Amino acid sequence: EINDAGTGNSLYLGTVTLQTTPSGGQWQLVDGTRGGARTEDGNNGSTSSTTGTLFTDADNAWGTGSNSNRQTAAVDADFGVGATWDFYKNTFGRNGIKNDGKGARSLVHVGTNWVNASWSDTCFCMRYGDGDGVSYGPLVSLDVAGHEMTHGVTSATAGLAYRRESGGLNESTSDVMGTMVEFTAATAGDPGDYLIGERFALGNAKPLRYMDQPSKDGASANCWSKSVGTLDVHYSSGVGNHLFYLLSEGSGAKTLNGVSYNSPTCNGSTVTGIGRDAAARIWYRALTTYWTSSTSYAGARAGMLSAATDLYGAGSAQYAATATAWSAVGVN
Ligand code: ASN
Ligand code: ZN
Ligand code: CA
Repeated sequence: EINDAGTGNSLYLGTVTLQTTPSGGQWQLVDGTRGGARTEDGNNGSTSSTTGTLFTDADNAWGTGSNSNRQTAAVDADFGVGATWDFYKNTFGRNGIKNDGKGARSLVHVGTNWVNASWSDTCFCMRYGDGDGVSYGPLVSLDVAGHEMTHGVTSATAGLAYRRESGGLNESTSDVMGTMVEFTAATAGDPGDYLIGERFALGNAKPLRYMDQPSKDGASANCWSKSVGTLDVHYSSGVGNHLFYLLSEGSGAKTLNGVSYNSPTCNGSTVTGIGRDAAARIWYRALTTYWTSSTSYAGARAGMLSAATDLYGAGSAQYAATATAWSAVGVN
């Protein structure tokens, strides 16, 4: 397959390079270097639509940096797919969502004023809303691209059921890996943080989620309790997100890339972080080796301890921190 490097003028990341496919004197937004991943215009169709119009361009320079040009959001979505593909490949040796080398489709401009994005196993595609234009812009940020593609990875691996505690763990897995994509891409426009959706929050609007202290969103759980599984999965995910923050960065206050965090533990303990790369390796090994469709938070702890043993040894600092951090979110 022939592939060319194009230029994208994105909404959130300035000028980026995109891999595109020449066809009939034009270029298509199809990335032959990442499994033929394609980016389409959803034409503001229904949020369950599965078909769009493939973006094509006459000079291989895409978007204008403004959302008034329909290609602009497509540039961000396409770049996010590439960043997520590269993260999984370079970090875990995973070759695409199903580890079969096949790229997914992305549909941008889905729905009308839709403040959401989603993944579907059925169409093997992501859909992105444009936001309401008041509190939120288009949801085509790196953390959301990584979040949605990770739903496909979870489905292809542990298969965490999207309800009760396993559903919270499923959602948290997407926030964790979406955050890792953002940090790993390390772009000047979005250098990495433990917030979800901050890049498209407008004015004083809040990010969608805070991993250091999930309750800052007004609804998510910081700590496990026996009723946590009755929350919406985007709120019970707080337990897993808090665990990941504590295991990565440790408890207490910290500023990173200009963002301030404060992560108190649920049991008054002090947690020393092991760094997000080690935390993500442990998480991914648990996801792909130990967790199943019905894994609860207690099972998540057990699986991550097994994963830490495999990767670092039972006597390692990484193993000890995994145990301390899970206890710090109330999972003993
Ligand atoms: N944005 C949501 C998510 O990926 C869509 C949903 O509720 N499934 O979790
Ligand atoms: Zn999700
Ligand atoms: Ca983020």
